[in-house]
Amino acid sequence: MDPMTTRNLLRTCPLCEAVCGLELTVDADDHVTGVRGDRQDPFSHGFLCPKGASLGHLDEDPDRLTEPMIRDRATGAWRTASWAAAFEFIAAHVPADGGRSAALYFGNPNAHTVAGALYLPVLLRALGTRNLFSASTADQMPKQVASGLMFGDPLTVPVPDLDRTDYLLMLGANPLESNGSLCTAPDYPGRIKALRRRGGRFVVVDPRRTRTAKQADEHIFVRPGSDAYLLFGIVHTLFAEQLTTVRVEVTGLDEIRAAAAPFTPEVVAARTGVPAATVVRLARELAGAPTAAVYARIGTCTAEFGTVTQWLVDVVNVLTGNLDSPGGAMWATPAALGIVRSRPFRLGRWTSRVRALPEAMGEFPVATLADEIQTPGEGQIRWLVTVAGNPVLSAPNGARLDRALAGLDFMVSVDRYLNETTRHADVILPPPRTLQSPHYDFALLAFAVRNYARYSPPLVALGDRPSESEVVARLALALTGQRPEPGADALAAVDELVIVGTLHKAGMPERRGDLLGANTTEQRLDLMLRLGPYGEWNPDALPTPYGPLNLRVLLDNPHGIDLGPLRPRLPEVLRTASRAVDLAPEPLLADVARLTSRLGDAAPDVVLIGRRQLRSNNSWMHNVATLVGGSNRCTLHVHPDDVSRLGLGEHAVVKSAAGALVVAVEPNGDIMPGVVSLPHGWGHADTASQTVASAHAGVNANVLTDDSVVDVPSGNAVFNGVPVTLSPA
Ligand SMILES: Nc1nc2c(c(=O)[nH]1)N[C@H]1C(S)=C(S)[C@@H](COP(=O)(O)OP(=O)(O)OC[C@H]3O[C@@H](n4cnc5c(=O)[nH]c(N)nc54)[C@H](O)[C@@H]3O)O[C@H]1N2
Ligand SMILES: Nc1nc2c(c(=O)[nH]1)N[C@H]1C(S)=C(S)[C@@H](COP(=O)(O)OP(=O)(O)OC[C@H]3O[C@@H](n4cnc5c(=O)[nH]c(N)nc54)[C@H](O)[C@@H]3O)O[C@H]1N2
Ligand code: SF4
Ligand SMILES: [Mo]
Repeated sequence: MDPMTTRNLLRTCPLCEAVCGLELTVDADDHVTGVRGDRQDPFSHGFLCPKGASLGHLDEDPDRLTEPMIRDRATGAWRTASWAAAFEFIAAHVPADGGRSAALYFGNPNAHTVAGALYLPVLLRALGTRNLFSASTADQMPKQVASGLMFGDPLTVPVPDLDRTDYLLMLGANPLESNGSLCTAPDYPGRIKALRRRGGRFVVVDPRRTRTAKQADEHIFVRPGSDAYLLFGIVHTLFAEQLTTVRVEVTGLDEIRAAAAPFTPEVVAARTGVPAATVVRLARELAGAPTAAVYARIGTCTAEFGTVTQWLVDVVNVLTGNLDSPGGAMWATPAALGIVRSRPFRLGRWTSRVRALPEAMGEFPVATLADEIQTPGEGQIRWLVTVAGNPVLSAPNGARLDRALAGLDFMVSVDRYLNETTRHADVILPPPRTLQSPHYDFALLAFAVRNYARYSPPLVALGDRPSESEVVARLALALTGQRPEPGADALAAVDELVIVGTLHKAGMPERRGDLLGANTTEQRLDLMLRLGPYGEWNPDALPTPYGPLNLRVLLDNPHGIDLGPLRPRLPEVLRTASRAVDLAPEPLLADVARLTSRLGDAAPDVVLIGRRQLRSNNSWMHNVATLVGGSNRCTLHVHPDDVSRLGLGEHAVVKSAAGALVVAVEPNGDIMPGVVSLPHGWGHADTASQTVASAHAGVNANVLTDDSVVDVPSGNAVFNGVPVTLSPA
């Protein structure tokens, strides 16, 4: 490689929640020729996974859309269009109903982009609709609802203090494959090793002996969907054996004791498959460890009692004296000022039209999107905007959603691919290359296990195409029938409103001219840093080794800045009316009755769960040759005993209440008998638009998951513990 023509550039990896620092080698034509972990990043220390290593391939995938696409409804044919023509087409064809029959769906990558963090509210405002759906209700909504009810703020989500804890109890997470979630921790594998090296104990609860479980001191099999019972057994034992040490202000202690009373270790053992003696021992170990943290993730969120489970996780953290305490479950102090809430979180302020499901955080469950599209009547959804989402593959009963989307009157997608979802759109607006986008982790740094910040400006010029933020801002105008001028004006107008409003609220309107940044997006970041907990304009700012924070500090430290270990944040973060941690919120106590009523249910013969794969990310990384094949296949893991008991061959027919699939069977001794596992995000459509992915199509696991079943308090989708029957194909 000629050093005269290549250059090394720094950027945060946007591909998962670990936020690793990357060092990219880029040639004279702006192609990525090398990716290394950035050793000088104070948080990731050079860690890199196979996905990060493929950033260049993803960025330059020949099937990635680079120009807007318009579909001819009569023939189904796609044509490329200029940006001006695409926005003109939208303005001319959008149903002129003031957004009354419109809906929005925001997908997972929005958690990783500046456009997703700062500009999606513009779309919501433009449409003035309550029909907001996102991947959150197929993911972490139970944790947010539980946190909202216990702490008063659904964004106040505690994370395990991974680097200092003496004891980590992990349920339903597999960070050796996922690299961590709602627990931003680059090099999770190394952090787990360090925990064990310093004499800590690591216990994993999972129906599969995962790669993570194999790193643990102890792995405990649990029946899918039964974690709430297990945690109630632990809470019961803590009270019964007088092991509780409550160190924070709480309300509801008597109520939670009473709620846990029926869940003796013996009672929960029968339902969970975890022996009573193990339940008791876990309670004693958690109470006896110098510090301990309970952490539960997607395997427990996307289950029928997701919210109750997430609630009990933090009840145990409180009862063992570990909430908000070093080595326990703590909150990050992110550098950029977040949304400041004054009033306590409320759930179910309005309900959905068809199934009367409660909203959570202003969203309806994605499990009811198809109902709202297919059920006639006043308020029926007739048109849809998706941004960075592929709900046909990611939402429960995806096959039904596929049919529902085909019947819409109008659809626009902002997406990098023509895929199973976006093929139903009238217009697809692609984001630019990753290297052309700025990066700051507005969302994920709030869940980091260490306080840290890093900003990456765009590395490659946009040329004459818009940034993703500008695409969203211009789309908002086009959706209201306006014809925005090309250029960054639509974006600047949005930013100006936010900046002026924020400065006004902070009582410093005269500071507008002092903001740094090459554009208004950067000026917004500068403002959020200056007003944030370490900020130059915050009179109570925490000290940092870099001085008071503003954008200049981040630009001068392109490897990122270390803001120290997590620090106690109670009572400052609480927004409950009592200004205490509420251990027994009413909506959660109410759901305990449902839990109790299901205690004696006969276990289905076989239940389905999911699994994540290291070289994958939900549905959209199967079009890069280095990321598919090998172990990364869409197979059904079945215990060898079940394979012979059910007489299965190479393929099996799997049936559920929602649908049926023929799947490739892979006997696997690491899964519990009676449980089978199928990864999601496969089942690629043969659209000829994703050549590698269609050659490795696999099947859509969400043909089997049932959209009529949700976690009641949060409305979250249920992907784990789905009853199925298996027969030879
Ligand atoms: N059965 C089962 N189903 C599941 C899960 C499970 O465990 N089991 N997990 C659930 C979870 S946790 C989640 S988060 C959801 C994910 O649900 P979704 O977010 O709906 O699905 P993704 O597959 O992440 O789709 C992301 C889309 O964004 C596009 N994209 C990628 N990068 C960008 C970008 O920078 N800009 C834009 N505009 N588009 C981009 C991709 O092309 C793709 O179309 O799936 C859920 N579904
Ligand atoms: N490589 C890779 N990384 C990813 C993703 C990806 O698709 N691939 N997706 C990203 C996204 S969107 C998210 S949300 C995160 C998720 O990150 P994680 O939460 O770590 O997700 P998983 O790896 O699916 O681990 C979930 C585990 O739960 C187990 N499980 C299933 N049902 C139950 C149950 O009822 N009880 C218990 N205790 N365990 C159960 C499964 O066997 C599995 O091992 O990962 C992110 N990172
Ligand atoms: S672990 Fe996540 S953030 Fe780190 S390199 Fe891999 S995909 Fe990127
Ligand atoms: Mo997710």
